[in-house]
Amino acid sequence: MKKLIQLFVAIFLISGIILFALNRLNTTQGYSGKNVLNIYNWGDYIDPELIDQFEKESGIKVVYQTFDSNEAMLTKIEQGGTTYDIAVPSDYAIAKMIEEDLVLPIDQQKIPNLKNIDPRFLDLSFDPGNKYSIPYFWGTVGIVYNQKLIDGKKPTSWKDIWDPALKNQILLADGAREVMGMSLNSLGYSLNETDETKLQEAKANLMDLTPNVKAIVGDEIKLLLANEEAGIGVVWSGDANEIMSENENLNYVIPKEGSNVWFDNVVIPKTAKNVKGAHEFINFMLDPKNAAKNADYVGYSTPNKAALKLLDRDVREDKRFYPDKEVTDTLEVYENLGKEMLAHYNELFLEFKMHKK
Ligand code: N2P
Repeated sequence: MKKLIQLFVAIFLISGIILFALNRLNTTQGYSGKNVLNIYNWGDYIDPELIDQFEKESGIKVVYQTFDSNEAMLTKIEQGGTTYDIAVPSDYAIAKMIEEDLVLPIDQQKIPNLKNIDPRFLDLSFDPGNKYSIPYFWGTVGIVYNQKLIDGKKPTSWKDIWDPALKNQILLADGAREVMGMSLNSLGYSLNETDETKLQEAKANLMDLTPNVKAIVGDEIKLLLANEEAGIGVVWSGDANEIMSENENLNYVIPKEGSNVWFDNVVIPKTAKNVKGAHEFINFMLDPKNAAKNADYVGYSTPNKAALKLLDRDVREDKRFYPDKEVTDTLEVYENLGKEMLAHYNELFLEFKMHKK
């Protein structure tokens, strides 16, 4: 009997030691539950050195995944399955996520660096009071053009890119709102149009653009344009800014009919496992030095007033990326048009993509 008890005690002690060792191993590798932060962000949308720095300062291991459109991100989060502690949707997608109960409220007490954000980027209609989201970057949709390739045909309006002289010269960002919005704007309509006749007109207008469209692409659009594979790209402003620093033939214009101004904010998805770490990360990214470093790296416009001061004067005064009120007055934010209308936009965009193939 005594032997049996000794055996049980020994087994108990050994399993205790093994469990302890495994746990230590996990912790030092950063894989134990609370010690990991799962981030879901747009491609090329953070300076990787900031991830390293955050990991060092916080002791939290970052697992990083990317998407290249709001639609792709929404589908993944709506489906569940994968859990993220941080995601970075745009305005209308944030409104949709709030409506569908997919995000957690943010505890602003835990984000003292929120004071660095310019108030004009706070309390916007897609998230009143910033209950669920904190500003990350903002920008516009516009045309990047290669002055050498398009031979002096400098576009100033959306209509210009329908010019038959631009056959096979255009790359489009792969986003339903962006492409449908561009077509609606070129017809003089709002990019939040819901009237079926106008939407069909916008789709037919896109079909007419087909001969000029070389491809509809994701993040590789930057590489293709920088390598002069096409003369025109319909892109987000910061992507243009980044490639303009690599190729001096490139320039960016916000078309005169108006366009989209968007706001990408950080949210904490409902299924987050590390809510504390998520707050730490948000606060870290709002530190003026970190936000300036990030803006410098990705080329997007920062809503962080304190960070803006740290950027070079020619960057913060570049009207193409920090446009004046005169231009911003011509811009619209995508509204959350509701589940069905968004699905309809996706459908129309898909029909255009199929036609293109
Ligand atoms: C980054 C794309 C930024 C997205 N590559 C615009 N909302």
